[in-house]
Amino acid sequence: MSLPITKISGALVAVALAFGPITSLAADAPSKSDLKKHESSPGGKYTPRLDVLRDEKVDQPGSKPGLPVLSAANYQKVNQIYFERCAGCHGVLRKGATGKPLTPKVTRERGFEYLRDFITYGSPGGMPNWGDGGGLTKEQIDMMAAYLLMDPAQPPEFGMAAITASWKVHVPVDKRPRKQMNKLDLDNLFSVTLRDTGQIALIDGASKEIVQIMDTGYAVHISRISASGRYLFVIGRDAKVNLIDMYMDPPTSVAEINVGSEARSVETSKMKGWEDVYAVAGAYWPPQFVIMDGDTLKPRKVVSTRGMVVGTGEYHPEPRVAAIVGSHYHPDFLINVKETGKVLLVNYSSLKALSVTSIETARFLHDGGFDSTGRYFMSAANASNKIAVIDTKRRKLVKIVEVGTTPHPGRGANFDHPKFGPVWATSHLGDETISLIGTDPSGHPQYAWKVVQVLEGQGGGSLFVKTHPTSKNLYVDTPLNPEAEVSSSVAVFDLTDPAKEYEVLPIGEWSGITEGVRRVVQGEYNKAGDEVWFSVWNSASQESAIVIVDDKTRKLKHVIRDKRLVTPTGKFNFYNTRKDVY
Ligand code: DHE
Repeated sequence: MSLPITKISGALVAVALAFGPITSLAADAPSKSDLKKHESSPGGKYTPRLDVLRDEKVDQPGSKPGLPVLSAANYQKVNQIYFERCAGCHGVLRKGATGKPLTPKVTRERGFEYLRDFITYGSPGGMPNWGDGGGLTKEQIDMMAAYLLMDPAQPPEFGMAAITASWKVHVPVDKRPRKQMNKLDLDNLFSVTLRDTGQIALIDGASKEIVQIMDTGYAVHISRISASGRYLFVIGRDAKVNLIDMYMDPPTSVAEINVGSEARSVETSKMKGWEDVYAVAGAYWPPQFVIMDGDTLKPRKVVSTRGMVVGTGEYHPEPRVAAIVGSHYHPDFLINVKETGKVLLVNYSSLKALSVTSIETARFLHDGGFDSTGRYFMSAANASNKIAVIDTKRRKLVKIVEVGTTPHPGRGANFDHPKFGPVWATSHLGDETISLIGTDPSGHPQYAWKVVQVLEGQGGGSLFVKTHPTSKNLYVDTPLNPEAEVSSSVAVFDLTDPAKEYEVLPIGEWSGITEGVRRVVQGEYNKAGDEVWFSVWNSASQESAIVIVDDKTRKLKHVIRDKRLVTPTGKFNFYNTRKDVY
């Protein structure tokens, strides 16, 4: 059979009618009026970008009869687009994650035209409309449809040899000071993510001065502090971990390592007797976690997370590692494995005979944190609208609690509810609610592990909630809400009467910045719990800021504006982060 030939960006693409049942297009394709709904979905924008994998050179799969042909240059170009825009949802190997599988079997059944139109218009199920002003040109969409008909490209593995080769100790342990040599108030310091410059800013909590800017990994993601408070761990999206010795004058990155090619999470051992002994980092690609020495990052153990999906029992080739917390009750790391829906209890007391207890929960595990006692890990399975509660003392699942649409707690927020006793709160990406879950099985057994109250906030698109043990306020951000007024402000609830109407604080306006979207993201308290800091997050070419609110009066206290504060997002107060106070 001769195939129609389409010219794509100088490359000839043969579009095979054999796998293009174009007649099925009309039957399966959603109507245009449905497709438009997608644009107003706040959660639709919060899709992972695997933009480190984007730059890995991959081997172009050999051409097969009847399949499109792309030139080598165009193949690499479209492969980059796939990793940057699509792999976060559809998976590195295209086996599906939060998005549908795009394996050759599926795509070849659909055919070139179906794929092209689907990419162009999107779907109400969550697929963005990449054409129609959605960020891809017609030519790029044609190339993408052709690319999806080919076999998937597999980026390289990153095993112990590669991990070890990336490991560098800049300052050996015996060359480091025995006590703190600088004058910083380490407990009230903030490590602030400067996302787009791949840096962190260390900001003093009292003076609000930037004391140091440090280079870290690409599109740096989170900071965690060792149990003693001496070491700061920072992970970039390129899976680079920096170990910063806070006792040195000035604080210095004393070691670094890459634990894979794409990553988001890092944590340290917090169990009594194991303080500062180990660190662990989880990777998105390859799907694995790496246990390292806490004072040098020397890699000790790499463990794959590939395995069977909860419920279906089907193999998943790339289950990513999401949030990790260090247990206070056992020498365990609790590791969220996204696509398989399992929380791994990794007991680090013997790395030679590593015991991993795999707790089945729900998909797709993302973020989470402890209840106020530090015993229960509250872990969000965001695509199932559930919070899994793990008892870290008894090392078992307590309950899976149904909440709102796409919970996104960050680490969540704990407070003493006037009626229900201790509760843990999460907000949601997909709706305006805040779910409060009872967390006190001995004092308030009737409320334990149930949603005891649902508050209504400003709207969907929330990422983080925050309060402090000394505070009577609960702050709820909405940085991904499509309304500019909502994304640049926060709602604050009165914890003495949570049902009372919330107050809106116009943080973006308070920053004094008039340009940009001014997304307000992630409240973080100082050590005393009398101030809460918010990032006003603009694009890299625009001015951003940190706005500090007096917690008692809810009034503006201070604005940090500095040209070095490029895209500030997460802020990690040293004391609160290392003690799990939230
Ligand atoms: Fe995050 C935490 C993954 C986008 C700011 N983010 C986390 C964690 C994971 C994760 C797995 C939990 C780490 C832990 O506790 O060990 N984040 C992802 C993504 O996959 C996603 C959706 C897309 C991506 O490609 O990375 C993503 N995250 C973002 C952002 O766009 C945010 C808002 C801005 C930024 O800096 O990139 C963002 N994520 C944060 C912050 C935390 C975080 C501030 C830590 C919250 C905390 O209180 O601990």
